Amino acid sequence: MLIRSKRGWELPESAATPEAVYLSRRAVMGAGALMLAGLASRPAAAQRVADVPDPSASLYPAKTNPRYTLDRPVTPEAKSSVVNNYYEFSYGKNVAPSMGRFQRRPWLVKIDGMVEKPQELGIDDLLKKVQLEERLYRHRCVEAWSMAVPWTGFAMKDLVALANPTSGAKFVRMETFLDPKVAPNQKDFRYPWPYVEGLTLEEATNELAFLVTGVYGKPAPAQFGAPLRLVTPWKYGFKSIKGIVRFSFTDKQPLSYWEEVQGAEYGFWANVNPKVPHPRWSQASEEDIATGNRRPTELFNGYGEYVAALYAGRENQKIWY
Ligand SMILES: Nc1nc2c(c(=O)[nH]1)N[C@H]1C(S)=C(S)[C@@H](COP(=O)(O)O)O[C@H]1N2
Ligand SMILES: [Mo]
Repeated sequence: MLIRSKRGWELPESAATPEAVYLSRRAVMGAGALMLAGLASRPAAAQRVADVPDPSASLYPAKTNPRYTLDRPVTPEAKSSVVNNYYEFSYGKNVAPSMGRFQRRPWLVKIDGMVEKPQELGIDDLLKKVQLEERLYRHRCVEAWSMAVPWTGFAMKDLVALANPTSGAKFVRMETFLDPKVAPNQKDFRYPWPYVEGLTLEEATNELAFLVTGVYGKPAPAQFGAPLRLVTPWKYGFKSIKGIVRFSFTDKQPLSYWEEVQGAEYGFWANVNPKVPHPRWSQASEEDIATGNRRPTELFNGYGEYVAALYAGRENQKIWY
């Protein structure tokens, strides 16, 4: 995999500067070690997962919420499903072939920390308590590529209501599943697994914060973060944690995965701002993964009308990484 040749769907080097360029040498070494250990993915097994019927399939397609409109075409699934980031499975972009062992059921979701009553519930029980809808959102990766996706899911504020946090809770910390037998790179001890992300309660209850279960009018394929992932379209894509198994309410700002990996470049807030360059590249524009066209990046990825008020008075603070 280290010596793989470039495929047509891969972005030019200039456009796709990975989050982990800094780590690429050790990441590459890690991947090499995994290969040697015989833990390489088995593409043939990917088919098996697709064959497992999804018990939530009848909930799709959900009604589209007309409030969230796009200024660009929806990215064809043939593109968005082969250009993914899911480091647990692959440090490259075509993740699906490495997900042969991943199962989306059973899937338990834990809600704990500063809540009235901690609970653990299966994803299908959770789905009975919420209303699914479809939303068309823009998605902007910190690596300066973008796409537009028809996500299906439910407002995160509904999960917060379900959790019933106590008055002292200020943040929600989210955690991805941890199972190195399923996710080969979770054996790579140089990374702080499981993947962790966090939002302030104000952000989590903002109308845009969306917990995603599906895409393109059906349950989400595994590489999109099934069966439950976050989407915060005004923030860089790395905030949109996939494969969530735990929501913990807390009064302490969570330490997120990329912040822990490389705090000098990534922080807790990660709001999109074309005027604040990444230490290693500009954020002024982005490349559409479907067309290869570049367009200027917008403040808050164009969602300022919904979220700018959350940061009023803090514009000069470190809220852009
Ligand atoms: N658990 C987990 N969640 C994750 C990631 C990851 O590596 N692991 N990558 C993030 C990054 S960097 C991006 S850009 C988006 C990519 O989402 P997509 O593959 O659906 O485009 O997922 C985010 N969520
Ligand atoms: Mo990303």
